[in-house]
Parts: sequence; C-alpha cells; structure tokens
Amino acid sequence: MPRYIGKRIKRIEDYRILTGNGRYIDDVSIPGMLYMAVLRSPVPHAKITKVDVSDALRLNGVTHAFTGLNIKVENRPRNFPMAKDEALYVGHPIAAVLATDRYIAHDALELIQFDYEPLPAVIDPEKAIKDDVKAIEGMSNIGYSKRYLSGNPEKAIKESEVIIEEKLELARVYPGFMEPRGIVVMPQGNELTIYASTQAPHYMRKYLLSAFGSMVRNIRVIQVDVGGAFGGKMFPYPEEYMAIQASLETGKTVKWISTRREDIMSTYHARGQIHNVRVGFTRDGEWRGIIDELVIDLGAATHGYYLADIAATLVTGPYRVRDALVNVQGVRTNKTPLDQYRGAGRPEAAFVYERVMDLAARELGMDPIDIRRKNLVKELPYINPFGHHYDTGNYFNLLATAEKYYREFKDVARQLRSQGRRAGAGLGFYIEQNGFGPWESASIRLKSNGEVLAIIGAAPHGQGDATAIAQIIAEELGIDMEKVSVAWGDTALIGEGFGTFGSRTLTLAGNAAIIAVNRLKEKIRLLGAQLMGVSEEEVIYRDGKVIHVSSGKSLTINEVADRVTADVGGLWRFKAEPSLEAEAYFGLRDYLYPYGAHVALVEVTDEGLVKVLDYVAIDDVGTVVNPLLAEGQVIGGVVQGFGEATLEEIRYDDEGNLMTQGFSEYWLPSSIESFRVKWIYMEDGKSNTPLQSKGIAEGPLIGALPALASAIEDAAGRKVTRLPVSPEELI
Ligand code: MCN
Repeated sequence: MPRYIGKRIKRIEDYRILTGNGRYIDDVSIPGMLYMAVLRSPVPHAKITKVDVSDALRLNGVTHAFTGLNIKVENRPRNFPMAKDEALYVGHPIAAVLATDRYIAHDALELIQFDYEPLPAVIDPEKAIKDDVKAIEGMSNIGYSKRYLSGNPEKAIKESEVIIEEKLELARVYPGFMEPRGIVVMPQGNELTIYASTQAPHYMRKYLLSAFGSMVRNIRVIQVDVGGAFGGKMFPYPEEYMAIQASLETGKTVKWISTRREDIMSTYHARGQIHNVRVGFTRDGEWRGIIDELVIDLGAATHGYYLADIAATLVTGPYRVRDALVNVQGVRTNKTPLDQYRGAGRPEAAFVYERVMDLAARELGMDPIDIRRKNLVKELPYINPFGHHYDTGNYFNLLATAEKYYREFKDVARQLRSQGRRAGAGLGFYIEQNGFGPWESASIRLKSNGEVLAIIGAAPHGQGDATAIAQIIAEELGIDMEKVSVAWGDTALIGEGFGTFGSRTLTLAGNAAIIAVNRLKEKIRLLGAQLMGVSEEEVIYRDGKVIHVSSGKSLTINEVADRVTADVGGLWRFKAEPSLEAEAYFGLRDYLYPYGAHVALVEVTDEGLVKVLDYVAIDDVGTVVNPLLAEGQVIGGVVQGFGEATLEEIRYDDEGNLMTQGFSEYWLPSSIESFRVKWIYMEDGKSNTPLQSKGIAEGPLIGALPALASAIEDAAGRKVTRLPVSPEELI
C-alpha cells in the first residue's frame, strides 16, 4: 500500500478554492438580511456627552440603531463591547445602525449626532507607567504586573566581567489578512446560526453562549472560508457581540463586514513590547544573568497580558543562563487593545535573546556562532529557569548546518561590500513553545460506500491540515488517499474542539485522528470476523481488509461497510455494535518545543530598503507529515517576518491619532519584496506522540526576526534595537 506520511502531496483543499468556489464571509448573503455599520470614535480619548441616533433612524432604509450595548463581556474595554460614556481609542465602537443596504447603513452613520469632550490621551507606554494621566478614567494605567525570578540575577550580573544594557523594542503590528473581519448572524426560532470568519468556531460558541446563553437555546457557529487570520480571528470581537444583539433585537439576519480602514483600527494589534535588558557575560562568552524590565502596551483593555508572560518565560531562549529576572508591566494606553499574532510572545522573546547574543559577541569580539555554541542547552530534556520543559532534539546538529550557510553568506557579503554595496549576513536561533489548547478532537466515519470521512474539531484556514490528516488516515487504514475526505469548521459536526492557532492542528488533531482510526479499525475487524462467521482471534486488519489468517478469506472495508448498512428490512444478528464510526480526543500533557536557525543575506539599498538576497530556514519539528505544506508555512512565515522586521508598523501620533489607516501607510510585503526561501528540515526532535511531530507554522516567523535584524545590522553597520527598521533609518 502507498505510504503517505512524509510525502509532498498537493492540497486537496485547493481545487474548490482555486476554481472560485470558496465561500468567504462577504460571499454569504441571506434574503432579507440587514447590514450593520458601526460608528467609531474618531478620537483616542473622550467623555461622551451625547449620542443621538434619531436623524439616522429617519433615513429611508434604516431600520434600527443602538448604542452602549449592555452586555458584560470579559476583559474588553471596561468589559463592554461598546463605549458607554468614555471613548478609549480611535475605532472604539460608539453606535450601530442597521439598514436594508450596506451603503445606506454607512451613510446613516453620518447622521448620528455624537458629541464629546476630548480627554488627554496616554500613548507612550513608558510614560503611561507614571500613571499621572489616565488612559481610562478612574483606573490605574498598570493593568497587569508580574515578576518572574530565578536564582540571583543581580549578583550574577554584578559579578560578570562584561555587562551590557540595551532597550529592545518591537512595534505594534496588525495581522493584515486579505479578507477583513465579518459575521452573519441568522436567527432560527430560538436558535442562532452564525457564519463567522473565525479560526476557532467551538471556542467562539463557548464565548457567545456565556454572553447570550440566557437568550437563545443554541448557537451554531459555521466557519466560512477564512481569507487569513494569523491569530487575529481567535476571540469574538465587539462587533460580533453587537451583530448578535442586533439580530436578537430585530429577529432578522444581520451581516457586518469591516472595511479595511475599520479593520486596521479595530482588529487587535500585536507585539508592542519594550524590553529594557541588563545582561552579564564572562570574558569568554558565558551568559551569566539577565534582568529584563518588560513593558507591554496593552491598549485600552488588558486581555493581551499573556503575550508578555510567554515572552518573559522564554527570554533565556535555548541558552543555559539560569539567573534571570523579568518584571512585566502591562500598561493601558488609548490604543486598540492588544492580542495575539503569529508567534504570540515567542518572536518577542527570540528578538531579545538573539539580539543579546549578537550584542555580546560584538562586545567580546567573539564569533556569533561560537558564542551561541558556548551557551546552547547541551542536554535534553532541560527545564528552563521559568519551568518550560524543552523536550527533544539536537541543537548543536542544527547549529552546525546553519553555520555552513552563515559562513557562506558572510563571504558573499564581504565580496559585495568590497564592491561598495551595503550587504550583510545574520543568523537567528530560536526555540518555540507550541501545541497550545490542551486537546483536540477527531471523529472518523466509514461510509456505506467504503469511503472515509474525518471530522476534526480544529479549524484550518489555509494551512492545508486536511490534506495532511487525510494522508495520516489513508496510511493508517491502508487505503487510497482519494477515498478520504476531511471536514471541519461547524460546531454541529463534532461535539467540542478548540480551533487552529498556536501551531497545534497537525499534532493535536492529527494524533486524535490516528487514535480514532485505530479504534475504527478494531470495530471493522470485529464486524468483519462476525460477518465472515469466524472467531475474532483469528482475524487481522491489514491494508483495508479484514483477513482470516488461516483460510486467507477476507472482506474489504467496502464490503464490511456495505454489509453493515444493507438489509433494510432485516435484523441485526451480531454481537458487535454496528458502528462504523470512532472518535478520539487527544491531549498533550506538556507543550512541545520545536527549534530552528534561520540565516539571511541582505542588502540595504540607497533608498533604505532591505533586499533579501538569500535565505535559508532550518527547522526541526520532528516528523514532517507533508513537507510541501510545511514548506508553504515556512515561506509565508518568513516573508511575514520580513514585513515585521522592515516595513510594518502601526503608528500613532503623540495625540493618539492613528496614522496608519490603510495599506498606503501600513506597508505589507508584496510579491515585489518577496524572496526565495530555501527550507531544510531536520527530524532529531521527535515528539512523544504517536505522530512524533511538532508544529511548524509559527517557528519560521520567530526565526526570521532575529536573523533579519542581525543581517540588517551587519549590512547597514548600525545597531538594530527596534523592529521594524524603517527605510528612513537606513537611508
Ligand atoms: N505540518 C506537517 N508536519 C508537521 C507540522 C505541520 O506536515 N510536523 C503541516 C500541517 O499539515 C499543516 C501545516 O504544516 O498543513 C501547519 O500545521 P501546524 O504547524 O500544525 O499549524 P496549524 O495548522 O495549527 O496552523 C496555525 C498557524 C498559525 S498559529 C498562524 S498564526 C497562521 C499559520 O498557521 N495563520 C495562517 N499559517 C497560516 N496560513 C494561512 N494560509 N492563513 C493563516 O491565517
């Protein structure tokens, strides 16, 4: 039988999408539906004195309007989806209008009388700590604080021969997906069906049930095709609560789609971290201690605090330093709330520990590879200072492969520099924590025609996990992959699930699928034995057949499925349950820790633009189920990392006005800036799961930031301490 695991197989998902049969959120249209438009605060901080919707309601086609929605939702600005008496950031929802047409709804916004008294805004997170001007009236600006301490870093640094202090910073970024956020809410009796551009339908249902559970009996969430999410479509947003409320109040289907401008101001931003670090090294390059004053700019709500926790607890990276202190301060500012984006806390940590390595190498006159080799964790498993259990792999083996490319790129950079070009090479080693969301579900069904349908609780949206899971199932069952299809993204299909985020899907849903398939195989084996009238002990399942070993008699799974589902007038005369379906929920007892090293060769042009001339990504995620899919993730992740390192930044002016309100100000890398990425994968770090895999989807972005920072520093001959390194700085 064909072996599928490890093969580069094209995505089974693509045909439908590429032939124009995808259904994205803006494709969903229900007769009679109303469109919702949202009035948003144009100012960063204000006392709301009047919101009058009566003129808007008189506009022909407008059916409904509401303000200050009165449902408590956890951890949003003041725990409400809309501003009530205080606007807290540019984009904060103030009022909503429903109309029979999208354009009428937007026109009606201009007829709402919105009066306010401006309040001073808090924009700079470091100034916010002083707490003299409040981001939210009556609340401290310190929304979260935590101290992570291991050993005695003060002493370790004091006794170090070389001490380095640096302020390292990552700007705010926006997930920049192709299709902005949106939702369609359809009431059906006392139930709601929700079409959502989400990466976590079950999780969304859980949140929504906790807010609306007393008003509706059931909420079914159906994930549409998602035009990108990158962590930004994980938790329900204010507009989603508002659209549901609107639908419940009117009894009508309600659709809300964000414009790009709204999306940039209302989708939760990410990163926004400042690390003031003090580190100590011995003269021969041993990292002895770190003290990191970490400030995270949470915006006008505090739910993004966990991103600082992830960064803090991984700040020593793959290195053996044990004396560490991270003081986390999460501050409220008058900006869009902060949340996760591809990498979520781990790129921030990698930027810090890899900058530390490069800065120390320079200070000590050491080779960047040698200093890393000196400090890398030698033996696995290893418990880092803050309790992460680094599991499996061989960091030295991977570094040795990276070194070859690094030396080569350094040589090329040297040659280019001798011709007067600003070229440089850099390396970034990273360790990642992944496998978040404690478990995932899979249900495998053998259909009467012998084909197999797998349903997973995860919710892929472009990664191609369905193809990899079909590979796994076909291999386990010993059948042709064409006979396997995979479904997901509907809370009515499978009991519970989490979704697709945190590079978890292949490993959690894939392992759930393997366990479920093995349960199904056993059911088929027992049914086969009874259908053949032989003893269960005498039959085995192999390559899609139940075989009676001594006689060689066999039944294919098609025959078993056919016979179990035949005979409509008959009786079930067998002991075995006539079930052709098995499910499994697979959970991880600890996180997984893939790692990698990325190497970049760049040139800085006269215009201050960064051109990547060559790039090698080396990652170890244990077993790679489909290298073609994984490579796609690597290329996407690296280019996304390039955007973050060189172009992308959400900017506010000193008064808190949002300066980046479209793609002409917020620069995403396009095909013009993209470059070839060579991917090498190693499989030393197999996980302790049936598949032996770990997640790949975020590691490449995590590796890209420090590799590019290091290469740009080398090329431009100036210290890189903040991302993005903008063209103005490099010119
Ligand atoms: N894979 C594999 N072998 C492994 C690991 C993964 O073959 N050992 C394959 C999988 O089959 C899958 C892909 O690689 O096709 C990624 O799998 P995995 O690492 O499990 O990550 P997830 O599927 O959970 O994807 C989530 C991840 C995240 S966290 C972000 S953010 C991100 C990303 O996916 N958002 C994306 N990639 C994206 N790609 C698209 N197109 N759109 C997004 O929004």
